[in-house]
Amino acid sequence: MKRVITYGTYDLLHYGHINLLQRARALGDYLIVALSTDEFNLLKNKNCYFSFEKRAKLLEAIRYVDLVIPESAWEQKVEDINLYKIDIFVIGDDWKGKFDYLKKYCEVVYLERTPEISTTQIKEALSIKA
Ligand code: C2G
Repeated sequence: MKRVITYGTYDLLHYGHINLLQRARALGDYLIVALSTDEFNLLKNKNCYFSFEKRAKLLEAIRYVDLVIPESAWEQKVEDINLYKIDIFVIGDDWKGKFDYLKKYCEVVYLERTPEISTTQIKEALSIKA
């Protein structure tokens, strides 16, 4: 059983997120999403429209997602990889190179972002404070 993990805020869920999750899941047999908590998003300077609970509910409804856990700190990845026996860490290539230090613990895969969509764009289009 190949276990995959990815991290993110996943606010205003859109097809770019789904593209990422679908490809991440296809790399293994089980996909965990470490979802940024509301508090952690403040550290990431992200102003979320939906609460952690609502963002988690949306992700848990996606067929590619097997488990949602909280992401509350930048430093938790190594512990998560060990705790959940992760084989592959996956994230969008906007983070390319940033998580290469995890190569000591598991495979690291950067997947191409879906270019023409982002939560910020959606907010701007709906004139919600980005
Ligand atoms: N993504 C994508 N295409 C888009 C938008 C996002 O492939 N058009 C991917 C991102 O690369 C990321 C995931 O979808 O892998 C979630 O995106 P965000 O919610 O923006 O995640 P981010 O804030 O980058 O959080 O510790 C890592 C951070 O928590 C990553």
